[in-house]
Amino acid sequence: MDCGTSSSFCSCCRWRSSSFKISLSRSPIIPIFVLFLLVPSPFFCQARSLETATFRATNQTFQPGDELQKLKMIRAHLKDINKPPLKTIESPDGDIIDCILSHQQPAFDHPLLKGQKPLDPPKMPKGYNSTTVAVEILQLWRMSGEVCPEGTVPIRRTSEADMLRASSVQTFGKKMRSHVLTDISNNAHEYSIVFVDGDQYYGAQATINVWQPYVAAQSEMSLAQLWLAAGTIGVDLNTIEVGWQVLPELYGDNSTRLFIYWTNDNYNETGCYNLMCPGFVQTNNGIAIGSPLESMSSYGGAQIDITLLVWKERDTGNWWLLLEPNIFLGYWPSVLFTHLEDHASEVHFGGEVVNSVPMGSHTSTQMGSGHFAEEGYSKAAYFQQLQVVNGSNELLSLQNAEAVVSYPNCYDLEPGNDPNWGSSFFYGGPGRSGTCA
Ligand SMILES: *[C@@H]1O[C@H](CO)[C@@H](O)[C@H](O)[C@H]1NC(C)=O
Ligand SMILES: *[C@@H]1O[C@H](CO)[C@@H](O)[C@H](O)[C@H]1NC(C)=O
Ligand SMILES: *[C@@H]1O[C@H](CO)[C@@H](O)[C@H](O)[C@H]1NC(C)=O
Ligand SMILES: *[C@H]1O[C@H](CO)C(O)[C@H](O)[C@@H]1NC(C)=O
Repeated sequence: MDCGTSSSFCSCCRWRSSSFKISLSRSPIIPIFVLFLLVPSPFFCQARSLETATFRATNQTFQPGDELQKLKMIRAHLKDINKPPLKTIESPDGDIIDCILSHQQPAFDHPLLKGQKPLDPPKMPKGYNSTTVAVEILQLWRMSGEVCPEGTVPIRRTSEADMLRASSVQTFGKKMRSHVLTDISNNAHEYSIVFVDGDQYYGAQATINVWQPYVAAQSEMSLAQLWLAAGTIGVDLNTIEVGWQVLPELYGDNSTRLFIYWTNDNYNETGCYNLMCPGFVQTNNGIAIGSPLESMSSYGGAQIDITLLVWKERDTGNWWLLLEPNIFLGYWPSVLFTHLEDHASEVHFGGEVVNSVPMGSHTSTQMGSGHFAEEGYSKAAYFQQLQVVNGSNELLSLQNAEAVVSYPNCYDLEPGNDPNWGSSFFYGGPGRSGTCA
């Protein structure tokens, strides 16, 4: 079925499996319905437009001829976001990593966080099982053996070149506000995801393998993430997003990078990637968020996993981020949010690409490993050990998940069948191919 050409508002496939706990064999086929939009669309069909990687000018667009003015604006902004480093480490991948005193990090420029200091790591949710193997997730900037001293946090320095790729200072580091909500035919975002809704979620966890998908154009991207959301799409959506991404427009290369994102107003004025604006408080001195991951999974070979857990710490209400088993990366203070100040009402997991090729052909940008889900372990990308945190602060395996696959001929998704993997799925695909034109 090519849902991409269906006339539904969403132009996406959507099905419900009774449980993504799954370990059953792949047939019989999961019941599939294409959802024609008769009622206000559930989250994901609209949400397809939200993850935008391109930066559009709103106001202070860079005009040719304004070069001097432009540079001035850029330098002023860089002075705001790049704090004076205690130490600087040059990474072989070209990143400059600044070690910033932790109380001077960008978060504490936020009016609601001024004067604060980073908090100590919290207690884990009930039912948390630390992964047995402590994976040393090194980033390239650590290769030389240099470290950021205790009391500092490593922050990827934003360069003039980074800013010049954005179309305005205001939009730098942000996702583009969706224009697609009013122009569905122009929707460039394609998803293979599973999600849960209908409950109150206080956290989410997933183990995902890391790949370097081919991204065919600077205006495109490919990512794998978990996403907690609350509020109304197009109005006041709050999100917390974590995963890996290839996003040339933001970083200037095709590396796979660990990233985070947040917004409290539907990607409008608030929020940004990584530490590119005040918000996320980093507490760890070993990982630079937004910097490349060193090791990738290889097709038919070794699989490189990361396990991410985001959960709401009950006493403060802050949303913590743990790179398992024991790397507390930091937290989003509760005060950053409106709806997420309480809980998330949706959690999703999966892959997304931007296809910038006009109708009639499809980009060859890959999702996941660039191979379809049915190729299975060591060949397709996966999410496993999917869990959510419930209202009693208990980590539970994901139940009653639904899947959304925008263009199954290009990128698909299948439940996993290994009982040791808990709730899991394979996903991804090559983009343009014999089946995806
Ligand atoms: C943690 O491990 C225990 C014992 O293996 C198991 O019963 C429990 O379900 C696990 N919890 C989670 C959240 O996976
Ligand atoms: C990223 O990959 C694309 C496609 O191969 C290429 O055109 C582009 O130059 C690459 N970008 C960088 C910065 O290497
Ligand atoms: C959370 O899960 C536990 C274990 O299944 C259950 O006992 C508890 O009632 C749940 N809490 C809520 C608020 O649903
Ligand atoms: C920027 O904001 C608006 C436009 O002008 C608007 O009213 C303001 O006038 C200014 N915005 C722009 C877009 O320039």
